[in-house]
Amino acid sequence: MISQSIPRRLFRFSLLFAGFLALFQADRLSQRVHSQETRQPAGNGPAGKRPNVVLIVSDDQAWTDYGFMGHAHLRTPNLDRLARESLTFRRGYVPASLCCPSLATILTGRFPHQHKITSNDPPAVPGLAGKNFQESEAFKVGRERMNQHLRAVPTLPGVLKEQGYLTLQTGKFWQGHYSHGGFTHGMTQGSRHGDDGLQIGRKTMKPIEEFIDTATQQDKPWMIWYAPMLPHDPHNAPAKYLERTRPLAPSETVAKYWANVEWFDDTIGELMRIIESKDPTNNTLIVYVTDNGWIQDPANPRYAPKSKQSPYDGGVRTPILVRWPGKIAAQQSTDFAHSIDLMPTILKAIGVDAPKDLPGIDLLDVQATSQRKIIFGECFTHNANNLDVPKENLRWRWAIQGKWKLIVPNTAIEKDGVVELYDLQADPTEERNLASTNRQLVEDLGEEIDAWWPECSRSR
Ligand SMILES: [Ca+2]
Repeated sequence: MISQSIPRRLFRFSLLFAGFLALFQADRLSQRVHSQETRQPAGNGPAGKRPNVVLIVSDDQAWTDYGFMGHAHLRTPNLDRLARESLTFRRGYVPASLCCPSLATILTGRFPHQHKITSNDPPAVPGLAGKNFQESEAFKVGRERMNQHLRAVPTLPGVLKEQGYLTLQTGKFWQGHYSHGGFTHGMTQGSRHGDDGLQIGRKTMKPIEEFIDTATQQDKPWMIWYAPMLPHDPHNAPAKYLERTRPLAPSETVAKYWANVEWFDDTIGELMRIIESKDPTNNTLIVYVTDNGWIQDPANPRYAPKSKQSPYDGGVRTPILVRWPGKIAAQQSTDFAHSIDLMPTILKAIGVDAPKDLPGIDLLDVQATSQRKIIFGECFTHNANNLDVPKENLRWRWAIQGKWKLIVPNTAIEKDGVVELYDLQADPTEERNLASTNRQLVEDLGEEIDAWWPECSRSR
């Protein structure tokens, strides 16, 4: 036992140390580059042509795991370049640390409790697991109910389609056939989280090249959803990546995760080469976000507790990048960005009216981002309990104001949950719960959370 536990502790310590180093470097960088210049695009592209749009969605990657975010070992030259050329928000967030609801938020600009896709899968059926569950009638009926929720609200690809865009889905997509998301073209036919779509990046980039050729032939602007299942497991990157990361990583499982991160980065390089060769005018708006975090457990292939499926920053924080050469100034911002902002930001930038009731803001509006002092999120059960009533699936709500983060459990589901308050500046890995010594702050932030989603107020 002892001979196993000491190396594990060493792994944990080295990971923690690497994390602090990354944070320290990131903070130094952000202090140096903070700027309040205008971010507004100056109209459409060459000859008034509407820009193309690319949404890059990383899958299961911690916010620290990029060269440009200060990681000590990882090499991500293509994402680093994208960040250099973008309006880069280092403090970006997604509301939920689970794939399906997070992707639905990116597609719709709404919180999960608003679009009602809160969980990855429909309610579990006793006695059915894995493939048996996923192929059951109950699963299909439940998934269709979730699909109906997506079809009930405007999606970014759907709005762009109405504006004459051709829109392509590749990679992860949970809501059945790609057309349910408003895509005119796509790879996913309808099985669980993407079927044929999951080959993008890992096996091929051809559908993207062919799609752009099709749109160009029809003289139409295009939008691409690039959401490869990377660096998501299986962590099975080609050998050349693992050969590089293995000597640097504290364990084999970390080396394999890191190899997938670098593999993913290479696909971004390929994507950029395709875009730049097929759109020589560079009139393409690119947005980058991760759907949820992942901190690799050094001892086994799973994720560490304070990452995916948790309300901690390891699960919900991500850099958010917005790039449009010649239109949006490349700079770094310390303001919050949130995935609910992506749809209104993209639509505003290209001169299309967004649905009026979206909760997000325009990230290109300096005043709006600098005046927003608090952001919110919500994490739900992996399998829904009730597909129509979001609060019945709720595990935690969270809010961040300045350096403070409050996490409020739904004790109907998190029976042992307690209110947690963290000072993210002093304690970025959220180890020291300060709730008991800051009761007024807990109350104030708790009231903000209740006002944001009143149906789940603490007093109810
Ligand atoms: Ca994910």
